[in-house]
Amino acid sequence: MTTQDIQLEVRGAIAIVRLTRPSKRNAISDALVLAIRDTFERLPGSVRAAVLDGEGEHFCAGLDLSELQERDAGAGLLHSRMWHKALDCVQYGPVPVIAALHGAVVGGGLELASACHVRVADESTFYALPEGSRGIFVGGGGSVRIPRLIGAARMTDMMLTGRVYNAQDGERAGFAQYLVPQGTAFDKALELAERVAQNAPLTNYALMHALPRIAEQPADQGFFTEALMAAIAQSAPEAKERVRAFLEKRADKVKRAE
Ligand code: 1HE
Repeated sequence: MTTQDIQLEVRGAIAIVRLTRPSKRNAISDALVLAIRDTFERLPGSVRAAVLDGEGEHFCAGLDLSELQERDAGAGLLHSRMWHKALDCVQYGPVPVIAALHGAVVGGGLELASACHVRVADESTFYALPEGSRGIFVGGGGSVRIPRLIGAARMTDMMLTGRVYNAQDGERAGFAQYLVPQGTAFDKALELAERVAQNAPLTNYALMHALPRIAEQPADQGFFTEALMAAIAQSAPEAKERVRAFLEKRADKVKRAE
């Protein structure tokens, strides 16, 4: 399927969602943000995990700045809320999303990446929030999600000073969980998505929906929500079978990290 600068390919249990607007560095127009919303909202029921990447030399150059001038304050508010809805469809959609990052991951592109559940970056990746120098502010949920990855102090520095993080520093700061050689982010993301797709769906659901909410709750409520989620997950027949498989030596042990 191809809709408005985005492509969806389903390979078995994996959905591959690709921004396909390389001539504009995958800048996100209104049409594209709506297409992102629709794509994640309507993933086929057979899909268990998704990979999100961008065609061309850059993952995403952020907001399509050519559309900015047409908006007054009221339209700007609605525009930002449209982004929130679309990126919520990524974060709280049906399946975990692994972002495959390369080149520019800037502005709204970083906001989009931060709505994904795992980020894999190759060595060409760089991260920036040029909103600070363009006289604007983040509007795609970045002020909520990005500090949770790297802390408010780093985000403040990026927006005040225009600091750009390269791939290595970005991984250390917490933007990405994996740093891989140039040109291999997609392959690594696909490998991870295939692994994620094998988890019990309820475990993936708990990680996507319970964990971020628990992080918002006071400790006492967080512990209670955790107990509820744990009880629900454990009661699923699939969980019981997986535990039985381990006890009967049919399942893999945890291996030492290399
Ligand atoms: C764009 C955009 C865009 C490229 N909106 N058209 N984001 C930014 O401030 C980042 C702006 N972009 C850049 O800094 C650079 O384009 C890149 C570092 C991403 C890539 O550089 P490069 O040399 O590979 O490409 P280029 O020659 O700069 O751009 C190629 C074309 O894409 C060119 O158009 P052309 O018609 O002259 O060929 C660019 O104008 C166009 N292009 N980026 C529109 N962003 C929810 S609120 C979020 C707020 C934000 O995201 S603000 C940050 C916006």
